[in-house]
Amino acid sequence: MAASRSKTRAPVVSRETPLRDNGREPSPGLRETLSPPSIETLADRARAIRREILQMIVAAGSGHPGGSFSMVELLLVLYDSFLRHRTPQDPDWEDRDRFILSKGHGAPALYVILAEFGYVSKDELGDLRKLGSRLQGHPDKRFLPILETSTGSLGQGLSFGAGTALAARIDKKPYRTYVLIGDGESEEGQIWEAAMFAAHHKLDNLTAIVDVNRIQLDGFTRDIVDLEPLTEKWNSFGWFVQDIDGHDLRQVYDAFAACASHRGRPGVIIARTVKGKGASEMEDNPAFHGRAPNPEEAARAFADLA
Ligand SMILES: Cc1ncc(C[n+]2csc(CCOP(=O)(O)OP(=O)(O)O)c2C)c(N)n1
Ligand SMILES: [Mg+2]
Repeated sequence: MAASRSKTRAPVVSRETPLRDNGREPSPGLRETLSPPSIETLADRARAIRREILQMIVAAGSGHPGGSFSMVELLLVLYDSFLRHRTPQDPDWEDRDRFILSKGHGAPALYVILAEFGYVSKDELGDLRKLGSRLQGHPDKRFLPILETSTGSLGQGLSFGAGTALAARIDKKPYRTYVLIGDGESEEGQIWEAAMFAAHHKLDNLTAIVDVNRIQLDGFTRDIVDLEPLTEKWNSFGWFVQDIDGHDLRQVYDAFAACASHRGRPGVIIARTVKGKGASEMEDNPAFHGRAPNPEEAARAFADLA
């Protein structure tokens, strides 16, 4: 799929559009009437989000930059254009769409996104990983009510999401459930158990996003347990599959829209990404899975992200 700004395509909403309780349609990806496309605005925001993430991890002296950078466009488009939620004062709105960051170590990216939408203050971002902070190294629902569950122990989020999606159907609720998992995480057997369960129940109100950055904790996924061909695997498990460039904002947008409108099967976005995206020294580099850059490395990364 190629990026396009054609007026006939569903627009990407602009930054000015406020929080989305807002009478959004149950399948907001199908809206055609909001502000004009703003791919450039979103690209600027993605770069600014990466700078914030880097700032937080440098201040904390620890964290997971690589897998935070790889999913920025995925989180940004999801929260900006698809996820229905209300206001920071009403995080428990019962019809809100649910988002579960199953790869919880990507917390810095999630926290910056939550700050963009007012659930966390910008000042608070400096508290990442501090003792007593709400912004723990992995998302903790005890401190952040907007979270659906605490995550960080890999493999569990899709099961939680499938249960949530089934609950929505039983309760006749319009909300959708989104779960973001890692490629290394996909080596967990529980992921495939959840995949079978969701397909068996035809949970078309569930979208999984796989951040396929090709790297896990200490090496390349293909060298540890190769997952490919991922598209064929998910397809054979009964899912509607979108295989995209996870940094191409138009492709990300279209994939979310396609999954939201598809009926009869759960949807999965196989997002081909680059671990450490945006900071050349960190890109495709397993060394930056789980450590903060030193001052020289950080300076070079900030220059790349300027
Ligand atoms: C059950 C479990 N086993 C091991 C870990 C330690 N761990 C943290 S991140 C990680 C690698 C995850 O790789 P991937 O899912 O590809 O994430 P990303 O590349 O997006 O950072 C591992 C093994 C964990 N958090 N949970
Ligand atoms: Mg990975």
